[in-house]
Amino acid sequence: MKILILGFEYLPIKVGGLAEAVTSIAEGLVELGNEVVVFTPDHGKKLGEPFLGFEVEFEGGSVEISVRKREQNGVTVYTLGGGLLDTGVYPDWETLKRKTVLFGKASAGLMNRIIGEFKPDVVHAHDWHAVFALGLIKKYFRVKTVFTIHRLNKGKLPAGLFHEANLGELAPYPDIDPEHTAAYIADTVTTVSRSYLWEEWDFFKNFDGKVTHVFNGIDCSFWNEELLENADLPRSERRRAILRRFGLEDGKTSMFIGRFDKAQKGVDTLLRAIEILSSDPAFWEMRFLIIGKGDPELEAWTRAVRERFPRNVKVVNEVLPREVVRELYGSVDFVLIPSHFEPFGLVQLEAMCLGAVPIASAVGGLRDTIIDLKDDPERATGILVPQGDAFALAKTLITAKELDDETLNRMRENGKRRARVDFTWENACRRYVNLYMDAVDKAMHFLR
Ligand code: NHF
Repeated sequence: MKILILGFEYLPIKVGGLAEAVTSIAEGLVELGNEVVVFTPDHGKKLGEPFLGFEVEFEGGSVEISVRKREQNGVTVYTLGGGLLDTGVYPDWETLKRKTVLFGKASAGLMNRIIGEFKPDVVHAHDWHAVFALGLIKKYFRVKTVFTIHRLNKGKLPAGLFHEANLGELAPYPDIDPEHTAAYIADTVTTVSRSYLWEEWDFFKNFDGKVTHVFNGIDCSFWNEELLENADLPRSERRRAILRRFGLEDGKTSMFIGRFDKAQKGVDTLLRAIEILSSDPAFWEMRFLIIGKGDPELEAWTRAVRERFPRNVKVVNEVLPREVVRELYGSVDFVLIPSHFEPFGLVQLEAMCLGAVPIASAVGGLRDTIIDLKDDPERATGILVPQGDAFALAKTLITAKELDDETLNRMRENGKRRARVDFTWENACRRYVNLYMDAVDKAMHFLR
């Protein structure tokens, strides 16, 4: 099959999990024997060789679009540059909205130039930023379309932008939800886990009949214990070594890694749980590594917690290299994922690949990928806690600290198997291929 992928992030350009997901899907589809082409903005990075240029009308003037082309692991990647397409990936909201329109017009222009050599059987767009590109390619080339939501944004765009994009017919109201529009025009709508789909059924029910989920995957070839610096040491020694590196004495170690944001990742719940735990004698032997940055208030709160509990808490306000993160996963006991919502989540599977036991909110993809110790002790891969409940998280951490080695080791082994076998990108891509051929099950609310 010939597949065209549209999206705002493609490796090596990465802001969040979107880049990993879109790139892995594209490459996985190639491995299954498909021809895959990607259109993505250049974001000022000038990746690939100059391929062609053309002009588009934009906001009453014109913009010179320059297209670059590269082959990356079997995928043909076209990056579109010029005007706003050369800004950082996600500029301020006002600029971003206009950038998505220009990306749409430029994508349609590029399709017009290459259609003779590459007529896609399906166009697969990822997240709302691709709405104009999807709309224009569907309008002018009548291709089958799939729209995947990695995370609902729930934003609104003024109708004027749709007129600017020459898609006025899609904007009957003054304020338009671009996710709604993309899902409306797509032949099939997907999201990245089953639980997220039902949690957001209020949105997805609008497209009942053409909605389904396709789980993301994980590439365990990088997230692999054999590649650890201290692969030959027992896990307890690795933990001791890594804690020493961070200036902490040995103890039961839990790690949080992720963006500090108020809406999604639940750093607030974690910090409250630590404050609650601090009055329990078990806290003395607990260590917390909190890694990430973002919201200044959350950063300040995290620093305050570290200052109160210097023996127990270490904070790293940096994005660490992937190799260091791998060492951490391979050394700590638990990885905490207290997200308020999580469409799929990658951290829990990265942790499972390396034998760190996830303790996570029972939401979205976390709930679908982690088998809870309370539900199924034999097959368990982690522990699920109610979302936003700092007391429950604190209590779970105390219980987790007391788990015997046999249980912990079983969970680690179960986790590795689950990540390596059940959540491969190959499985994801096989399902996408079936979906492109209209051969997948759909979400039916009366069958839940
Ligand atoms: O894993 C890639 C990622 C998800 O849960 C994640 C999210 C954004 O919030 O699909 O997209």
